[in-house]
Amino acid sequence: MRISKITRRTFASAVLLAPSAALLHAQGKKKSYVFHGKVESVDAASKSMTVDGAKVEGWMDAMSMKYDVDNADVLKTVKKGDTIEATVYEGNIKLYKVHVVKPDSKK
Ligand SMILES: [Cu+2]
Repeated sequence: MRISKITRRTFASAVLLAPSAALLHAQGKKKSYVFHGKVESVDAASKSMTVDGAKVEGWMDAMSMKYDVDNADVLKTVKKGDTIEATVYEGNIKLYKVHVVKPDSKK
């Protein structure tokens, strides 16, 4: 099959652009889940906290473990005993958009 010059050029630039586009959209394409748990300890120095988390089907069983957070600022407000909610992504053991939820506000 004959490929014209213009087609080859278009193809080449599409290939070059693909990696950066993939990076930009990687997080958006990944499956996300809602994570619930109770904070057992906060470690500001390592930007992480230990949470007794509920099972998230397809992501993590119910267990207590240490998680990194996307934004260390949240560690200034979250404290031991708080019930939190966070967004988590497939294949990524990190808590995003952590926020405290009051037991009576959980529906
Ligand atoms: Cu775990």
